[in-house]
Order: sequence, then structure tokens, then C-alpha cells
Amino acid sequence: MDSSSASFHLPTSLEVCRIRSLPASAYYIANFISEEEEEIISRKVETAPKARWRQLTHRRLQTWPSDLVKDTLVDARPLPDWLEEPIVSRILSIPLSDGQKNIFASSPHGRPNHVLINEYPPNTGIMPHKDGSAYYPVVCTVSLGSSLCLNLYKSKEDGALDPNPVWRILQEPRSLLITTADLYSDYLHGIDPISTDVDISEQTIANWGLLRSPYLFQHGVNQRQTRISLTYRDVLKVSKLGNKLGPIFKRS
Ligand SMILES: O=C(O)CCC(=O)C(=O)O
Repeated sequence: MDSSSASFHLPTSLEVCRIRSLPASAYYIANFISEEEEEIISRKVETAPKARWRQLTHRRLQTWPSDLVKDTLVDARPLPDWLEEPIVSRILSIPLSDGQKNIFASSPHGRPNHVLINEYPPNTGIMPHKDGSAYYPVVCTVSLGSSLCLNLYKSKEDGALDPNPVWRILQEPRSLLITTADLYSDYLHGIDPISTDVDISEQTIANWGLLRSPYLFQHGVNQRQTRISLTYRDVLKVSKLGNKLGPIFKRS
């Protein structure tokens, strides 16, 4: 691997890395964090206290600073340093387009205040869903460890899910994917519980032109390893009680 792809590289604006084949708006930054940063954050995720993990049937996850209660962030502790730096400051440093503000400039807290960490061993996915009304409609996902495809779905006119994805986004390790606007409100997203993503090509992957290493997928397949995703969002409602309790909680 050449040294440039082991390091991070930010675009001058999000417009530079907008996924142009998708409705408004999605952005993909292939080298958002360096290999070293990926390793440090992965270790922090792996070594988090056992009680941090919630085991679902096929997948486990962590929520920082806590789960939501009735769509509200009750525990308003700040995110731990390893989730803030370098990721949040980098997200906030990129203008939407030249001279403009960042993607969270109009969100209630001006920055993400919540992170969901999902672990996907091969053959693990997440059902198609929308993220709902608890969050400001900007989702920033950093991927660690492995590539996989995120599927985007449209509901049929009768409200049922059309099982065929309308688009697929390939997320490489160390990348940042941002979805907003129509993609947040009108489309569902999900990940197939498979070990190998197939039929990968310039014609089938919406962000093909923005990938770091398209040559890795020249045979049309992606053999999955365990992928960890960090999903950053701004929870709209934060409990005042949580704010008062905040200072007595210790950061962990
Ligand atoms: O892990 C991902 O990339 C998707 C996570 C997701 O869909 C969610 O947090 O709602």
C-alpha cells in the first residue's frame, strides 16, 4: 500500500466528495482517518468495559454516552476523547462548499452528541430501517476493519418495502459516509447478512468514483471481515436533568 492511503486526507469541501449519482445528499471520504488512528480507535472499542456492549441476536453494539430514553439523551455526558478526536473535529472542519459552514452548523447542538458502535462479523447485517425523528437528519458513519455494502431502499406506493435496493454504497475501512436530507427522510438503509458482497462494479456501486481502492473489487466481490461502524448523530432532545448530573459522572 502506498503511504498516502495509510494516512488521512480531507477534501476542501464536502461538495468535492458528494456522491453525485444519489439524491440529495450523501458524501463519501475514503481516507477520513489514518491506519494508525483506525488501530487506536478499534482498540478502544474492543477494550471497552464488558457492560458497554449490548448483545443482540446476531450483532453487538455500544451506545455513547448512553441509550436514548423516549428519544431523549438523558445522560448528557460529553463523548469520551477517543470518540471526539480526531473524528468530530474533522467533521466540523469541512465546509459544505467553499466558504460555507459545516454539516452540523444548523443542528441544535452544532455537533454530534451521540455515537452508536455496531460490530458486524461476516454474515451479520442490519434490517432495512429509517433512523426516525430522534436525531437531526445528518448521519456520519466511520467504518473500521473491513469493507461492506450499505443498501438503500425505497418504500413502494402501498408502503411495503421494495426488497431490491435502489442503490448500494461501498464503505471501505477508514472512510466516512455522510447521509442527509432526502436520503435520511425518504429512503431506508440496511446491510445484508452475508459473508461476501457480490456484483460490485462501477455500474452497481453509487460511490465507485470516490473509492480509495476500487482495484480490490475488480473481480466483483468483497470478502467481508469483521467491520465496526461508528455512527455519529445529534440527538435533538437532551434532558436538562442529564445536564445537571453531567459533571458528577466520570468520563470512561
Ligand atoms: O453500521 C452501519 O453502517 C449502519 C448503522 C445503522 O443503520 C444505524 O445506526 O441506524
